[in-house]
Parts: sequence; structure tokens; C-alpha cells
Amino acid sequence: MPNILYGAPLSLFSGKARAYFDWKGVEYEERLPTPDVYRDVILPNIGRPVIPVVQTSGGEILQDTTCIIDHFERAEPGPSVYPETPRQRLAALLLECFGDEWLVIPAMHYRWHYNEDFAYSEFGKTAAPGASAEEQYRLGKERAGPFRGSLPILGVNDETVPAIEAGYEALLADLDSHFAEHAFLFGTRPSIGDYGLIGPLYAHLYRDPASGEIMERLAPRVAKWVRRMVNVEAPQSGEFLPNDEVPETLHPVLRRMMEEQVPHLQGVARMLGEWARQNEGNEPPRGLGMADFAIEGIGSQRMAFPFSLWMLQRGLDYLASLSGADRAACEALLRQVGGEALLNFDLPLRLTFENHRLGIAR
Ligand SMILES: N[C@@H](CCC(=O)N[C@@H](CS)C(=O)NCC(=O)O)C(=O)O
Repeated sequence: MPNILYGAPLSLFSGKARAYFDWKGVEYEERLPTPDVYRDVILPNIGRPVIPVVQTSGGEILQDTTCIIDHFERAEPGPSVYPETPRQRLAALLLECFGDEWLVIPAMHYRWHYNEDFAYSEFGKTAAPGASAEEQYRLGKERAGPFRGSLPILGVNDETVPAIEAGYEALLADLDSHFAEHAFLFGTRPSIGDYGLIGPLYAHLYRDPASGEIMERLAPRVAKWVRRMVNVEAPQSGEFLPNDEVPETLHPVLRRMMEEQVPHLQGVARMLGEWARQNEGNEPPRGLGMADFAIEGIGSQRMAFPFSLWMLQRGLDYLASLSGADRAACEALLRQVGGEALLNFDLPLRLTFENHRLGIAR
């Protein structure tokens, strides 16, 4: 039996897993998550409707792209998407968290405010590949309801939209300058950070037609990077830059993460600590309530997702594992990009992610 990727062209995290499989040279078959697949595979194994899900050739079920990637990093031979040197590895882990857990904000805004009809049809194509275009649109509109409806929870509202657009355009400009010099974030080989960014920057911000037009117009080199990531020409090829270089062209991108995402995550961490004091022994809920955030100086509120802290914890754990010159090099990098808050980030407890669920380490 081959590895099976249950994923869809319109799905953010399916794009991340697929691009990784193609570069890593993983043999797989992709199948659409139709209602039958949700009923027979996804719900019984994962407990909630979510994609992508991978069934390995050995019969193991994997969810969450980070777990999927880490599984194949262990199982498959060949070069790794994790840089081995400290600054590159830390920056790659942080940018994975930034792509996965923060750029979903512009991704969802642009999809639902500029590509609504296209997205409905795409949801319909996923659920009922054989139906007529009209039927797909109707069904897609029904099925997309909860996704479109999640915009306020993600922090997309009338006040924040202009800031989300200004922030995204500035990010595109920064990345465009970076990709003028480098094929990927850290050289000629894609890293786990590239896979974090490709999720939002492919399905929503490149493949959705109106978003793709914006990317091509404002940042053609970002669009080229997207194509490099998703149309893999030479699997397992490329190298990370020598001397543990984190190109200065990435500093503005890291700085944006430190200015926007990290302060929000500090608030989420405080809420998690508070919640844990009152709910000893329980699994954390998916959302802890609304928390402050700001983009381009415009403040609002969005749901506090403890899962985002698990993603951040990966980078924090790596930082904590370092000592001596390696630690000093990472500290200097963080100071250069305004990331002092990560040097003693107050995560009130350890998070685990096992059996497809977020938990608290005992
Ligand atoms: N962090 C996860 C998230 C997966 C995810 O959010 N998938 C979206 C589609 S791209 C979904 O199915 N959302 C429905 C839900 O989570 O309820 C990953 O890396 O796989």
C-alpha cells in the first residue's frame, strides 16, 4: 500500500505537506477528503474533521503537518529540511510557527474578501468531485460556512483589514527582496521554515486567482518561489548557506513575527496559565477566549489558540538546548530582530501533542 495523503488543492496545510513530500521524494497518492473519507478515515482516527491526514504505507495515521513532516524526516533517507546549525535552525523553526499560525490571518482575509465565489466552487469540488459546477457551488457554499465564519475569531474585521493588507504587502516586499538573492529562505535547499510559509502563501495567496494576481504584481519573485516550492524539479537537492548564515534580508520577516505574533502569544501563554490553574488535569480547549493582538499598530482581539504555543515551544525548546557559542549566536540574532521576548518567554507549562491532541505535560 502506498502512503496516502488525504488533502485538497484549496487547503492551506495540504499544500505544506504535499510540497514537502515532493521535495523529500516520498512516494504517495493524494486523495480528496470527500464526505466518505471524513466518515470512514478522518473522524474515527482523528476525532474531528481536519485535513491533511496521512495514512502511511505501514498503516499509521498522521495528522498535523509538523508531525507528518517529522515522521518522514525520520523514516526516509536523504537530506533534511531541518538545518543543523543553530541560527538557521532556530530561524527556520520560528518561521514555521509564523507561517502556520500567523499568516493564516492574511490568507483567510484575502480568500474570503477577494475570492469568495472561487472558494465556494473549490469547496464543492473537494466534497463532490463528480457533481455539476452549479451543484458544487451550492454544496461548497454550505460546507465553507464555518471557514468563512471564522474570520472574526482569527482577528479579521473591519478595523483590522486595512492593517492586514498593509502588513501583508510589506511582508511581500521583504520576501521579494530576499528571493532576489536566494532560492529558498536559507540557501538552495528548502527548510522547515519554507514549509511553514508555503501553506498560506500557496493555496490562498497564490492559487486563489485574485490573490495570485496581487502576488504576481507586487512580488513576482515570491510567486516564483511558490512555484519552486510546489513544482519540485530536483527532489532532495540543494544546500543550506555556509557559516550558519541567516541572510539579513530575512531580518525584517523575523522582526514582523516578533512585533506581531510574539506579543499575542505572550497573552495566550498568560491565559493558558490562568486556565490551567482552574482546570487541573484537563486537556486544553481549542480556544481559550479572545486575546489582544495588533498588526501595523492597529489593535483588536482574536481567539487565543494554545496550539500556537506548541508550535512556538518547538523553537523555544531548541533555543533552550543550546549553550556556549551556539546559544550566544542565537541570542544575538534574536536581539537583532527585536526578539528579546523569546529569550525568557514565560510559557507556564509544557505542551504535548500526542495522538492528534494537544495536552499538558505532567
Ligand atoms: N496545524 C494543523 C492544522 C490543520 C488545519 O487547520 N487544516 C484545516 C484545513 S487546511 C482544517 O481542516 N480545518 C478544520 C478544522 O481544523 O476544524 C496542520 O499543520 O496540519
